[in-house]
Amino acid sequence: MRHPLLALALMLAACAPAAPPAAQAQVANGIEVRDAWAAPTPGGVDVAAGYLTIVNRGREADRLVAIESARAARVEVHEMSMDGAVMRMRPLAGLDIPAGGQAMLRPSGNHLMFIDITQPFVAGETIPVRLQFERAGAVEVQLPVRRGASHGH
Ligand SMILES: [Cu+2]
Repeated sequence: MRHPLLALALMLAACAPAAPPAAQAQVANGIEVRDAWAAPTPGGVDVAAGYLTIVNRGREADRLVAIESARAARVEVHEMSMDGAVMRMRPLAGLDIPAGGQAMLRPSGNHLMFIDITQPFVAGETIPVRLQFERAGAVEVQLPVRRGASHGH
């Protein structure tokens, strides 16, 4: 006969909420990427927003110089700022990440902008992205698509 405590433990494990898909950090070449995700897109929209935090674990400053994805014609880093009551967005040429520092791309701040997406981003799927750094080289990351507080575009 099965131990009653074991049965209870199994029941509790089965009831535990699933871990959020974006929780794992992705590390390569001294660059750690965490909290990566992208927002689902409504039909008929050809841009999508993506978010992530880049941590530079190296001893030298690095710079994100290019981004690409098989799911979009191009990917830009956008800076968001308020001009009085008007929200403005402009593409940045690159993103500096100091040694031991980090750059956060998140809703209502800087973000990744996927332009001319090949098909809508659907919750539950994963978007492959290649980040190109001056020093660290290419870093491949996966952005799970999920609902969250995105920004209007
Ligand atoms: Cu944007």
